[in-house]
Amino acid sequence: MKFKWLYLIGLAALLALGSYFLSDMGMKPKPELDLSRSRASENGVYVVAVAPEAEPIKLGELHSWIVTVQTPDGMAVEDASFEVDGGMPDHNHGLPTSPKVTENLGDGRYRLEGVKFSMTGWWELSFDISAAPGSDSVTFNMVL
Ligand SMILES: [Cu+2]
Repeated sequence: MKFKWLYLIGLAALLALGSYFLSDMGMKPKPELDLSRSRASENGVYVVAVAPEAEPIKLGELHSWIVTVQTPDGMAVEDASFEVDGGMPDHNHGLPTSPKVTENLGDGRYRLEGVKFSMTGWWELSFDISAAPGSDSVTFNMVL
């Protein structure tokens, strides 16, 4: 009889631990995550907005985003160059593809191609941006 109780207590502890780890692995969005699609870059050099080509974003499909870069006073930033990176912080892996800015659309707008999110959870998409006003970076959070 005693063993049965020990077994049940052990099982309950295991379940509690399991659900703790699952929630910690990006299965649920973190409530404090800033999911805004328009943000100031880290040092305030730029205001950057991202918009997917199509909503909702489909898991496992290549798609494009439009990235808009402005100065804090709302002037379009022309001829910017981008380094794109990202991944899933909770899973310690990067993006499954290497997205690139392929087109300068004018008015501070750029097309980012080759984005793919391969699983549900918390993703980061970061840009190192260089243009006349300087170099700065910005990171967006997405939860799929
Ligand atoms: Cu992952």
